[in-house]
Amino acid sequence: MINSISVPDIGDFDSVEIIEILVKVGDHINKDDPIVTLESDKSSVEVPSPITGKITELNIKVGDKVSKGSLLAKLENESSTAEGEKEIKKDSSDLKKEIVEEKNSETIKTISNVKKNFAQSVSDDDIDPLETKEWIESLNAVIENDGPSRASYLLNKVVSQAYTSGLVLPDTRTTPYINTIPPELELRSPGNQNIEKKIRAYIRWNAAAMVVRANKISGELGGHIGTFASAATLYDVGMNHFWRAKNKNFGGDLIYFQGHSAPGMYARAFLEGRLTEKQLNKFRQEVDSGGLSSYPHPWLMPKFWQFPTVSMGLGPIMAIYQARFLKYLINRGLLKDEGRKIWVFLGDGETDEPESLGAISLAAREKLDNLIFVVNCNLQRLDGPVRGNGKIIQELEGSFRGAGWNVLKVIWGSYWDPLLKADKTGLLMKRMNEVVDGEYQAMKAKGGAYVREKFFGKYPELTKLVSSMTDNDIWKLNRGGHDPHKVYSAYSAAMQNKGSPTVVIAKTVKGYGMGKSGESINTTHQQKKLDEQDLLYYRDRFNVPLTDEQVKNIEYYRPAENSEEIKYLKERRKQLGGFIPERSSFSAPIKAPPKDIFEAFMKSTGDKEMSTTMALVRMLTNLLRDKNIAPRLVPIIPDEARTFGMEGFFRKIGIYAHEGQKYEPEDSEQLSSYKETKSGQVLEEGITEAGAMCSWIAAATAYTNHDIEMIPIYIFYSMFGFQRIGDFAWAGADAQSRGFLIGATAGRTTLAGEGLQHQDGHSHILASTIPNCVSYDPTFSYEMAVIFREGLRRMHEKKENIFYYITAMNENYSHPAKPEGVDDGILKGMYLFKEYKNKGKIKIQLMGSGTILREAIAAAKILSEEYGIDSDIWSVTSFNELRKEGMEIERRNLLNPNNKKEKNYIEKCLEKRDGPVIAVTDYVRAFSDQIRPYTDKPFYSLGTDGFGRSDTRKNLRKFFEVDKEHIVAYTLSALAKEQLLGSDSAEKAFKKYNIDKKKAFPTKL
Ligand SMILES: Cc1ncc(C[n+]2csc(CCOP(=O)(O)OP(=O)(O)O)c2C)c(N)n1
Ligand SMILES: [Mg+2]
Repeated sequence: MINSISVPDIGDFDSVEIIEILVKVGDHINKDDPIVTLESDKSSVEVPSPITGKITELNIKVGDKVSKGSLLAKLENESSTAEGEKEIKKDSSDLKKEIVEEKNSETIKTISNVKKNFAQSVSDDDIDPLETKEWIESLNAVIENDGPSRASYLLNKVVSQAYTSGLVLPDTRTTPYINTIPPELELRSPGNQNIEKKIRAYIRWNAAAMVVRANKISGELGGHIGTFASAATLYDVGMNHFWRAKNKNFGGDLIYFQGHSAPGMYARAFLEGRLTEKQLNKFRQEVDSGGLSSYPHPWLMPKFWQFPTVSMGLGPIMAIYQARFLKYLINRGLLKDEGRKIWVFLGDGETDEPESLGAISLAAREKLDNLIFVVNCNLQRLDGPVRGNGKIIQELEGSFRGAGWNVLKVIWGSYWDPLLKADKTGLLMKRMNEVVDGEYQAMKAKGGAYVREKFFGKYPELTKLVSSMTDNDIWKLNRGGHDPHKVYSAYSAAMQNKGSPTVVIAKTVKGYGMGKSGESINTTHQQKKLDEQDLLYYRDRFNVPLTDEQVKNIEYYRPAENSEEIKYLKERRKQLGGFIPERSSFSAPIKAPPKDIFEAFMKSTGDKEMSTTMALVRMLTNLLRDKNIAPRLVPIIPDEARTFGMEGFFRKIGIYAHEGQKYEPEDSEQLSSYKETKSGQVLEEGITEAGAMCSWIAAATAYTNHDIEMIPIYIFYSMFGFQRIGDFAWAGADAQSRGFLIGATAGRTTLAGEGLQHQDGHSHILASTIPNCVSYDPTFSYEMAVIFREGLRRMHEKKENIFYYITAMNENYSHPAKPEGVDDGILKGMYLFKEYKNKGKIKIQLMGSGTILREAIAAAKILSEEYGIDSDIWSVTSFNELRKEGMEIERRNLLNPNNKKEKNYIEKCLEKRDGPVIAVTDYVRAFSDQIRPYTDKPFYSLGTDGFGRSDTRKNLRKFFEVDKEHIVAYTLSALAKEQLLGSDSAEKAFKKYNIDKKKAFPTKL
């Protein structure tokens, strides 16, 4: 049967051009294979075949304009129906029916159940203790006979009924201030506690000794003891029992270590034999090789650290998106699901950072049960208590529970268990609830007698409860985060949890074991020096087998290789697959696409106008036809796909959605309909630049964290790029990310109407500060194509640890053909685009980038035709790259004063060319000024310094003085200043172009 294929609904567009025909008569094609590419003035989109079959007739040619319903081709059908379409409709309509039925039945139930009880607040007084007792006994009986699950079910039913009856229930955001897992349900650690305790003591000691030693060398070096001291057990239990390393059989759990606890990780690696004493002695002395970095920095210790976490708040959110990206890779069939987990350690003070908690609802929504947060609640941050007047643990519980996380509180250690058991009236729990963190902190600083008086002393019953205990016994009442069994139990519950992320909120003591010098006192965080007495105390507190002499020399302690401790420690890690942290990569490179995949971009577009953003999107569409590259592309968009003309990607490769699509989209009939699918490739992030950047980092480091090279392309409004997420860009750089950042709608005057907060005139400056960021501001589509292909080659085929920032514009114009032999110049940062050499008396070197290069080109024409001034027009694709090379050559020349001066690339370009340089861009002058020192020619720059504002492009360019008229007038003036021309020409030009000399400099407007 012959079928006609016509243009489907393409949304608001009419009469769009066919720019490519992707099939020939006689081709056998599958359903969804693209037939043609259509391009409007905003975007390009492929039209897929609705059925499988053989093309018998083509009814269009390139350049034709088509609309909805236009006949494209005829196809001989090879399979009868368009199954996919049908299935979706069938599924979603059934689904809708189910939802409606469910809703109806619920409504009926609710209506019939509503009684005439009106809401009342909860009374604190027990008016019938006997009845209360009966209820509690019933509950206990259910727990005992039918188990906790049945008990929870009944309670939920009762609670639902209470809501239906209009009762106001108590606030359920938080649970009492006790451990979530009761002692009866606790899973005790199977480890040898004696040995583990010793290992922990040695790690504690060595971590502290390392910091103290460094500060003996120089007080400048700094370091932290108190953070790891409070978290040692939290790490140790993970290291001994839970965290599985990467090896040939398993992808490895990923652990985000709290930045300030780095000394503890070095100390453990020392016991494991992975770091030497010499290396520990070089903590924070990295300049000569072999030093240890202050905090986790993959850039500085690429075989050790995986995740940069020390800029607080970035670790938690990066880890959330890491967990999601892991699920993405699994759902897209690129990785096996091995049950890998992502563990994240953060401080309680760190949760103040908006980034720390900013994406926790996403983690729950995406059901990230591969994610475990451990918040170390030592109740202190740098200056003092985190919540002196409240309770950080309760506050966090409320936030995480509210967001839908599985919350496990580990507040009290085992020594409290008998007291809680003996607390028949609940008074102890009441007291635990009413004490605020400021008091809890003071109690750990002031000793057992103080706790007896201030904590238990409040109620006579509690005083009695501890009457047989000594002050020392009371002092020993430990916090949950220092109890290996409690921690083990919580971690193992976290590992088992399904369907939601878990947070372990552990209570600890900051500077645990540091005594007077730093335990639970406000200055703990800054403590980097311990005097002799402090060190002796620390040794005794943890029974570290060192003599007084050794302590005074601050020696490290490492038991013999065949000691039970070292054997145990190594055996545990062997069982868990290897050492952690360790960074490695076994990913295969991706072959760069053949040059011809971008061939179309090397030709002139003739009269056809397009933006560089459209050109880039077309390149991506072409890349999706390259079998090596297509599956590895990760397009990332924070709710701006339509702005950048990328909506064609929705249907073509799908939007990633872990639950698929449970609804029929409003635009399902359209070619670019909103298609969410479990195997979707596009990461449509919603309005979160931070989140999108974290996805980019996860994808850009997949080569090491998942051993699969991915190609993330994150497209954003350039103003909301580096400026908004600058710290993440540094973290991504530190993590050795490889991928593309595309600053779209870039340039101060290019995005005309959006005004001040949208108009970017400086992102390239920010990009230039990151050493491994390679950045370009191309004007023409062939430049974009050459740059983009080289990026793919360098990063993903050659595996260079760099990332690309490329600006793209939304201004439509026609693009010329690529001049001969300019590829090298495009990549180095400048090439000769055009020369005017007909007159030959006065000459200038005109440089421009981005859309403003076009103003320079137009100005050159005026200068030539009206003033007889010749120009060499340089397209400067990257002032940033030129500057880098300029600096390097200058340094080499300075280092070698006896050698012949080496020329930098700019000098090589300009050496045989006359006249001053006029550089003009859509960015602040500092952007082009970067190359001023690297040429000895007179240099004038024009740029867009000042606040943006909304107006037409023409008016904006006039305002910022970067339009062709200003370029002409300022050039004439510069020539006058260089005494190459009289000043009359300039004065006349100012008049001719109505340039108001009295107008204030734009930075003052
Ligand atoms: C973004 C950022 N701001 C400030 C700091 C400086 N800083 C380092 S640690 C710290 C306090 C940490 O407190 P907390 O998170 O409770 O960790 P703890 O050491 O108590 O475990 C501060 C303010 C930082 N590292 N990063
Ligand atoms: Mg803290």
